[in-house]
Amino acid sequence: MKINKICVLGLGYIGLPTASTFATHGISVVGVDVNPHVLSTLREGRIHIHEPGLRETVEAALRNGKLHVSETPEEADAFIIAVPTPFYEDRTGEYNGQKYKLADMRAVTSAAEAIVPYLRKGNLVVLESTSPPRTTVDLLAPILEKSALKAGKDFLLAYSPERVLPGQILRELVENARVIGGVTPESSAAGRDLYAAFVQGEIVQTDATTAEMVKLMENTYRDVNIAIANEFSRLAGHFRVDVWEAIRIANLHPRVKILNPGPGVGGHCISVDPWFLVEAAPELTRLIYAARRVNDDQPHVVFSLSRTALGSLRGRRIAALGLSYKPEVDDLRESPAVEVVRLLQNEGAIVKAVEPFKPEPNLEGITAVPTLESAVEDAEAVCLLVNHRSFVELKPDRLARLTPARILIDCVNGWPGEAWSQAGFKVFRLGVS
Ligand code: SAJ
Repeated sequence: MKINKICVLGLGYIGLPTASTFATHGISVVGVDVNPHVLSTLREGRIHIHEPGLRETVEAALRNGKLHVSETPEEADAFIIAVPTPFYEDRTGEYNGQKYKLADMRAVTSAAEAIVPYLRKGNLVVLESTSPPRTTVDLLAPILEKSALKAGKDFLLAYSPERVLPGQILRELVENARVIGGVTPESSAAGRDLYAAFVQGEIVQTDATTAEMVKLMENTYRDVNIAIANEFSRLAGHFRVDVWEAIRIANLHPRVKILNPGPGVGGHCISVDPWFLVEAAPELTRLIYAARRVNDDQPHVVFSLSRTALGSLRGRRIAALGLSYKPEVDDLRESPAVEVVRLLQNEGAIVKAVEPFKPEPNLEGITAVPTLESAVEDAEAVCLLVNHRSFVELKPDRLARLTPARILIDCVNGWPGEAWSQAGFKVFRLGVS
């Protein structure tokens, strides 16, 4: 299939890199978003998210005239839906007395509805948003068929999950293997032709529901692996071993690869996607459910560690280092670090947080300061929540000069070794007692 023009719906963490990468590979792209702020920022030649290399790619795409943005879709050869699929904050399902979260598919539904008037015979529609199994056939196809065209017959329809790692999106977009699951083999083949414009990794063709499962399995596998690391960190405290050392040694086994414990699992992928499987089949997902609960409880483990370190938290001054959901990104969505700060504050602690990738995070009720220096200057304890490079590279004597605090709560093993205690700090490390 020859594709000259694409319409990308959703210009967020995935849609914008995808739209601009197609555009820098010579394809005309119209990027559509319902958020006027996103559109006005792009029209001014700026971007609304932090991702290494994205600004340069968007600038190049705008400069070569191949990318333009709009409130509404336009006719095109292919449509890509890359809108968020979060879960509902105010609704849950229940199975056997256990509550689970429910996928909010409203953005996918309205993106699909927006395409209907522009859909023509022979077009290709691809859903990239992470979605519960069968979304493409059961939710998307019926909406698109309101155009009076039949999916798989009059137009081509496929699911192709994005699998890129925030922080490395532009590289992984090109280099990773890509899965295309068509509702028909012709749809998969058309998807392959589309992404072949820039994908250098293998392009694997399968059916739509398998592709949806693949995506959810990948992130669920990672969630379960992190959950076991977090559970090990609790056991390590119980048996008085250093979990970081134990994991390092266990991972020397050729068939073992345990991930790292930490303050919990955040972001808009791994902490969300396993719920899509639980919602779809709660009676079959006990392990997945348990892993989600372990990871969601992890901020409470950090909270307990802080209690161990400081005793009563009332009126105690704590510097929280990092608010993003993981190192080197500015994304605060579902961030366990934010949750830890809230738990400490609820107990009466006075917390000053610093997030170098988002110096003004605008989080209600949280005091964020722009620099590390101002966060620690009058602290009694310093709590390392995110392994940002600038934090990890801090030397003990430098931190000792910046702060009167001599208590460190290290939740991410960012400050290992003896140097910290030698510099006069008392270190409380997650997974070490
Ligand atoms: N985390 C740990 N311990 C670890 C690794 C991660 O606690 O050993 C935490 C992080 O701090 C973070 C969360 O898990 O809070 C998730 O971070 P991540 O780097 O594991 O993953 P994401 O959510 O940034 O990106 C994932 C990736 N999926 C997999 O690696 C299987 C990415 O490839 C997907 O494209 C992305 O989800 C997505 O969009 O679904």
